[in-house]
Amino acid sequence: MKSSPLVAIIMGSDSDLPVMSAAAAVLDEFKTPYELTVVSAHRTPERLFAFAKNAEKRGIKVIIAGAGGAAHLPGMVASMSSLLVIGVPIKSKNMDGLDSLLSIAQMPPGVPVATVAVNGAQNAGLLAVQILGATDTKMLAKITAYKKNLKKNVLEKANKLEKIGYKKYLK
Ligand code: RP5
Repeated sequence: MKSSPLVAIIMGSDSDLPVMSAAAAVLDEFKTPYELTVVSAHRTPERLFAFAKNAEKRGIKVIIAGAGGAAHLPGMVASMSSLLVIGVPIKSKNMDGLDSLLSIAQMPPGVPVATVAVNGAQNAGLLAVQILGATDTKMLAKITAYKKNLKKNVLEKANKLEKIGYKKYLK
């Protein structure tokens, strides 16, 4: 039987999917059940309302919301839900994502959105897993292993660079 989703990944458009799929990949890696869909704040406001109002009742614990440009999706979800919303600013065509970043990060006091870097969907996935890990020791152990692996990769690269020098390394 498929477990019910703990994380919801939503995005303003299917054009955001190439970026947002990095959050899904992290949740796949950590075997965390999630749902993934498109909810547009401006093009489907009723769907946004229904999603935000029902997410908690459906057992969702964390929401990851990605949007670009006038990126109101994460903030509007945060305005209607008590769940933590992690916002992913999508790099926009005309302003390199600065518009998305400011639209998501500059929330008024009382309605926070935990905002990651422009196109930072991988970190959004990791934050979601870390939040779930705070009350799940098995998950926390997996995060510790993940971080150990990050360290190992960097040390291996540093060793190689020191050994062969930059010219060979760059080849
Ligand atoms: C936003 O507008 C979406 O999140 C997307 O980043 C951007 C462009 O959407 P499309 O015109 O590609 O559907 O709402």
